[in-house]
Amino acid sequence: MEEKNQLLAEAARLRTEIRHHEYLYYVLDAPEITDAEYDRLMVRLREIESQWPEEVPEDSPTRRVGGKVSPEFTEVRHLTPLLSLSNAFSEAELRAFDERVHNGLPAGSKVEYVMEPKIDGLACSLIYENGRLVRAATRGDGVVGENVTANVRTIRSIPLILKAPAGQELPELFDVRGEVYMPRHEFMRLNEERAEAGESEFANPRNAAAGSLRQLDPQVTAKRSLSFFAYYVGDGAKERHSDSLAMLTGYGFKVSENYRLVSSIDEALEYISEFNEKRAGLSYDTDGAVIKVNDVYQQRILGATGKDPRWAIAFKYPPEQAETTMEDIVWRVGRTGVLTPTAVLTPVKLSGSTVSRATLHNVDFIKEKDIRIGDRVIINKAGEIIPEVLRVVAEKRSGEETPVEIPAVCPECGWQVERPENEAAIRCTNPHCPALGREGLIHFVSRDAMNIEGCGPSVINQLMDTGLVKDAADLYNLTRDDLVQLERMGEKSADNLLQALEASKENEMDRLLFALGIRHVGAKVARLLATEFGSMEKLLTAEPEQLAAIRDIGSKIAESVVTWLSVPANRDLLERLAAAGLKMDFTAQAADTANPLYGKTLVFTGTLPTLGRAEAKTMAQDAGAKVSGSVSKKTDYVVAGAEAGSKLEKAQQLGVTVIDEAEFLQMLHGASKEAE
Ligand code: 0OX
Repeated sequence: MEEKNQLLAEAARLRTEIRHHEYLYYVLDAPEITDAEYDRLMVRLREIESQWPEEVPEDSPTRRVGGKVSPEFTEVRHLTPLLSLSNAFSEAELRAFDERVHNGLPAGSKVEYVMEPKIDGLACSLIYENGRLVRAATRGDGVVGENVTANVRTIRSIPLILKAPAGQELPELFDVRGEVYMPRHEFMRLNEERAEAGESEFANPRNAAAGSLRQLDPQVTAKRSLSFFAYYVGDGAKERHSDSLAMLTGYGFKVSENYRLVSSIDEALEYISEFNEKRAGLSYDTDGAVIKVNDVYQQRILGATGKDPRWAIAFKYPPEQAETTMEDIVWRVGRTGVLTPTAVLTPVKLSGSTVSRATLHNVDFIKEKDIRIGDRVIINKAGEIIPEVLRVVAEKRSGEETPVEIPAVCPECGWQVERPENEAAIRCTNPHCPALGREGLIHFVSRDAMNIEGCGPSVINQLMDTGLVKDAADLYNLTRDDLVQLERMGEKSADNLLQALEASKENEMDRLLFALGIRHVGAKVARLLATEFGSMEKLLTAEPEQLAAIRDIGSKIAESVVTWLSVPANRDLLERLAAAGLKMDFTAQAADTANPLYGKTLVFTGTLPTLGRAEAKTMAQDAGAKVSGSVSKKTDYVVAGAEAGSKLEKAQQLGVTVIDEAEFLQMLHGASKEAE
């Protein structure tokens, strides 16, 4: 008993310590410990918590991701409506706003304003009761929003419990509003990942944030690294907005460091032009500045018209544009063979950075806008990271401009390109195009495909440049000696890579099918094909009609698969992959990838209250889990029953999550256990 109390006290200390480090990392961006040290604290906390799950508080740092995947978001009524902002686009409109403010207040009133960046994300309201986050909701129509609590809990810059400033009580009710956003680097990482996986990319960080917050599975949201800036207090506000912002900082929220208190509209305008210089260099997108009357008493007098307060307005910066010359065009070949055009520009300053390239999307885009080489063009950067060509300045044409030549051959290999009807894309037709190989291999090893860690684009490039690897099958012939001669590849990394390659041989056939990069075969289609046919052999002999008869598989996909499989070089590749020992069939048939046990490694120990060992094992395997006889670092869960012995001890030593039969059954039926 005493030991239990000691361990519970240690867990409580660990939670405080972990919260502090999360605050330093996610709010202040000034970590004091390494990621590995942080991980160790989390492992220790989980280890203790796993022994007494009933003693784990809701706001433990281990509980950020938890709960069930919800079938939908329920509606919630906001305590007070979430106001929106009307916009001003010019100095004159801002001066008119200032005049309206003064006219609405007793004659001679002095007005102070708080100036804030306008963050381009999604408004969200957070309710804290006695310092604990109890609810988070999107704006919705301002009166009723969607309950997104489970997802918002995964945002690490949002405190699950408020930091109590020294000597102060936490308010019973606290209503914070702010913006959920996706940092630019995270947006770029996510899009790269999606492009590699053949998924559509998000147009801008705002859409990516919205898509991520509206995920039904909080585990997906957790992986998206969203962040949050607090900018308003409803219930629990101070008399001055600037004091509320200071209070928010004290409670552990991230508040934009770029806000400023000003005492006239002239100073407000100064802020607006100064901030415009600064915003390109920020790690997040902003589309304007917000001006707010600081005094809450004055705010009340001014009130609101409809949904817009009369005491605040957003100044929107004009879209960022610049004029320059399009000097040339370059074509890049992607992994599916698609050629994408990029404009080479005379370098020009655009909102703080120098731009020398702009996307032209595809051939239709160039034609529609009649873009010619030598043209003066207007480029636009409306939140996107890569600018696009907005339009040609036709009146500046000299007549010397030359129409863009659509390549007839691939810039990488010289083979003929084709342009299928109804498609804007042009493609290289060479199945052995080196560009295809390179991009195809990068896709082959990527996380959602064969998931071979330690084999990033630079390793692939080196492997291809040195001639060690020409296609995916060659990867499996690599030796330690081959690998250690590569740049920045130590012996340990080489061993890890070999191990990752070995492990990937056990992947189910659907991953391999997806990894092959067959056109129109994304992860979902690959899964359908694998479940339907069960083995590569059966798929190889399938008729197009057989494929097209599968629900969700149309003739386009069917044709693409059959064509791919009929190419001798592709068949040869499959044979060599099979010879290397890759799994060529699908055995996790009944499994649902969304099941929380899917792909997890489980160890059973002790006597379970109701299930026999063999029964439990089959159930786990049917859900797509692997069942192992011994506990290692790779074990995800140990399911422990009565009189569990050394395996349980080992699990505790290694910090492996231990669950009981009831939790196992819950997970089997779809409830996910928190896993970060
Ligand atoms: C932003 C932002 C949005 C609260 C009172 C009026 C509107 N996108 O950065 N809204 C507000 O204020 C709300 N402030 C902001 N900074």
